[in-house]
Amino acid sequence: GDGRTALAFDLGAGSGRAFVGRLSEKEDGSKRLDVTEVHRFPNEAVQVGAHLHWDILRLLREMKKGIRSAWQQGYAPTTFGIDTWGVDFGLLDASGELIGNPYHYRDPQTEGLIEEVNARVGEERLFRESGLQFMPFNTIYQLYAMAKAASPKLEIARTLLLTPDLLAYMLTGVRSCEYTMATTTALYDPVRKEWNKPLMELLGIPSGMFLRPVRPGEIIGPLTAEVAEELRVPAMQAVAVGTHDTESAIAAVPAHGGPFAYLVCGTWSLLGTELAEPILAPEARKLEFSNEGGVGDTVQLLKNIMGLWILQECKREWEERGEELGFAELAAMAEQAEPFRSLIYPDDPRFFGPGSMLARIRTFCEETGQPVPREAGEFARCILESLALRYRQALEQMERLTGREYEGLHMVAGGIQNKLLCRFTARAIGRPVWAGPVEASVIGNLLVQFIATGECRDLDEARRLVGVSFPVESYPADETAGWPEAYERYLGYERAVVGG
Ligand code: LFR
Repeated sequence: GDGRTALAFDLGAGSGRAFVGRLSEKEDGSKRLDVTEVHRFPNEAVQVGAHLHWDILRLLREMKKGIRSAWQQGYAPTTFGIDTWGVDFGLLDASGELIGNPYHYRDPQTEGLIEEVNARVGEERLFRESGLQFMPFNTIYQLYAMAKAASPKLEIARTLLLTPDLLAYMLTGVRSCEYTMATTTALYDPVRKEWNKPLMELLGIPSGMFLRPVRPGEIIGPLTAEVAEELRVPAMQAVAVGTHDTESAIAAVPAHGGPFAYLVCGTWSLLGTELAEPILAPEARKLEFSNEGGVGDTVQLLKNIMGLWILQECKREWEERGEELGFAELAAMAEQAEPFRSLIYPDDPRFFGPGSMLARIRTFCEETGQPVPREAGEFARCILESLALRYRQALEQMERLTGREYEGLHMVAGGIQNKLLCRFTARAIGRPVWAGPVEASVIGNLLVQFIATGECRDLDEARRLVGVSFPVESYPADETAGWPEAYERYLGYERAVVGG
């Protein structure tokens, strides 16, 4: 390899992908990045008894295939990086072996634990010392659930590795803890910038299993000799990228000069802005925003919004009934459906767990005195309009928190392939949307590798590179008629179901 080819693994809740990225120089000295997919595989959660798990060995096997495939296709990457969803982890025993199967963040073991932990710790303290929105799946609740159940796994655990670190360990033999993932646990103090041992002790979580976090851009180590031999490839170096997928995606937002607002649009929707310091005021807790650690010493003030998960689950249900509907087809049907017929509050906890989404949407509409969606187009329209309205609400809340005004919204990641959602969002917020790139996490992952190897100077240069290398589509805030009234209705339904 020539140091200008890198391999990125981006693992989402539904699928994993391996991409090769190549940095080239034009005649005028300017750089371009191009990316090519070399392997794609499903990520299917497995229910075992009462618990929902990740199929971690399957993921490892597919990643090995991805490495093989990159070299077989003639690429010679010298480094690789791994990013995944946040919060989940595996535990290693004293001999360095994985104990059991990592839990899926939608496993029900943490039900009711937000309230319980708040009662023990105090919600003001927990927010001040974690900066995170109280989400039921945060690592803190998963570990507290295990501690409460006197889990024997916890007793023999010596090292906790978050998912991307666990996969890197299985390939390199090196135990590491990458900082952006560490900040999704709620056990890392963003002000003191260290693991919160007193909090762990209070909750009965063993504090000796946490490693000192390393920053994105640090080298983890080469493939083990065994893995290199098995795959018949040179010992490529693993780089700690922004291993939390959301942070990799944010690193690829093509914005520069001044504050900007973004929406990372996948299974989850993460709406936020980049700051230098966390906002830990009670207002941020009440509005349910998180301060997550980002690439390049940034703080990402963002809100988790239920996102396209709701539509994905509906699609799965239709498929189970033998109705194969693609996302493009669903969007086309939604476009034909009547506007603002039924609206939901996407962050109602009832929509969080896997299961019958169609029935839950119907119940929501009945409870709030609205007509119930009848066919796929009506369900899809209801979900997409409701998400767009939720984005408006979150954007305005963020403006209150930061005291800033955002001219428009940068949308990135796979969800922007749903052009109807981009259009609805521009209309709902009454401002332009700039959509791109689609492969944001992959690109951000690659950029940090190029920063690590000195090919790219810093995050700012990296973002300029995104702007010249990938298309960005603009959606003007036209045809806003009906949206302000729909927003008032939406707010009423939110109040009806969550109170306040
Ligand atoms: C998005 C994401 C979010 C995180 C959620 C669960 O893929 O990483 O940032 O809150 O998944 O881990």
